[in-house]
Amino acid sequence: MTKIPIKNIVARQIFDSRGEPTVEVKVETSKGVGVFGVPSGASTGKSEALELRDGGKDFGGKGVGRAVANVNQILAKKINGMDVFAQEKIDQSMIDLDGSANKSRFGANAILGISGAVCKAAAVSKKVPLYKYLAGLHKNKKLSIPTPMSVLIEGGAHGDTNLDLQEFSLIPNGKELFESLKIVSEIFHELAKVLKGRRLNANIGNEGAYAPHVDSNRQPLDFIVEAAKNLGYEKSRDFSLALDVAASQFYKQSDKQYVLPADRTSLSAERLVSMLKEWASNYSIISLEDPLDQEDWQGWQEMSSRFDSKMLLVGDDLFVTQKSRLEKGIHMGVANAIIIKPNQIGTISETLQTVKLAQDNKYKTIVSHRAGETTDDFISDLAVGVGADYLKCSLTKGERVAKYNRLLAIEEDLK
Ligand code: 2PG
Ligand code: MG
Repeated sequence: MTKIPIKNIVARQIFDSRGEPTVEVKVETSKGVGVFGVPSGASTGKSEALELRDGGKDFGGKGVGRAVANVNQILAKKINGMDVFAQEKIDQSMIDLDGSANKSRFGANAILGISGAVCKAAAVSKKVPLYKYLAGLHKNKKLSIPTPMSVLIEGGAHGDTNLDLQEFSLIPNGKELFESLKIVSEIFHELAKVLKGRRLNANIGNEGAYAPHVDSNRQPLDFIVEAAKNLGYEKSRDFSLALDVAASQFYKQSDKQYVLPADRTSLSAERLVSMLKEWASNYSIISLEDPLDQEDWQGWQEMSSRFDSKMLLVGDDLFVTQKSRLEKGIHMGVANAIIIKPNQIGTISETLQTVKLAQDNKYKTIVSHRAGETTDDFISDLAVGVGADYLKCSLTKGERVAKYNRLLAIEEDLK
């Protein structure tokens, strides 16, 4: 491939879906431009790469002026002039210049901003769709549309509710993407009626899902099943369910207990797993994300043997898209699926390496949105390009819908 040098890199502060500052980077070559908006989590894993925030009074400390300055004043100088197609080399030189273990010198938000924008500028410069360019980087020959994992009810760090668990999602079984999204859309709207019928709040939370007050952590499952049933949809046949327990958020390390105020109880790891196992068989749950704490490797190991191998045991806060943590998981026989979020690690190359390691070891891959999103639909192309099994994202709010609408366009392209 003929080399095309990067001729300009500019970063600025923009706003994410929560109205908080985040980094946007523009990379230019003589053949085109790539712009990348960096997402941001609410319930972040302890081992994620560092998101650099300014601190101080402005924006409650959440400004990203320092990350932007790191791009404009330091990183841009290093990367300008490099071949836009040398993704790995560019990412590695930023990692080297940063020099820290978690990208804390420049911020993973600064580094990912450049890394993502380089990737997009390269695709444009090569005149290929982004998913195809990513498939090339990943040496993936099988382009396919990931199955939606769509959040319907949210709690934990994502909603102003007493619900302790973070996400209750629908996995539709449509033949094609549009049919699957129809199932999601219809059930989502029927769900509002079910909630309002009980005088519960049907406003939406961080990720565009409902965030009602509940009598128990189990209740959302009943609501979803009722909504589906009202429409003639049958569990297992038309859809399955997925939970993001996000257990690290309510784990009390000192007592080794999972504290669930909505259920007026605290549970040991063993009892929490028993409860989830019982739910799984009654509600056709096929995926459990972060059912235990992010550092409870032994608990994860013991849990694996209690589930059928078909149950997806998904590491998000556990693996944080990092190869070294996934390697440990593979070695210990922990989990069989991984959430992929580029901003947990901070470069596109490292993201692809983690996906590759997962795929080589038969771990299912779930590319995911974050609580704080931008309208950037990069993750849709990423999911198709690497051949991910699922895309986790809600079907409401512009910044989420953008991802599914992009997937619909890609599906048409692939036909
Ligand atoms: C998660 C994500 C996305 P956050 O935990 O999986 O749904 O949430 O961005 O807050 O980490
Ligand atoms: Mg999660």
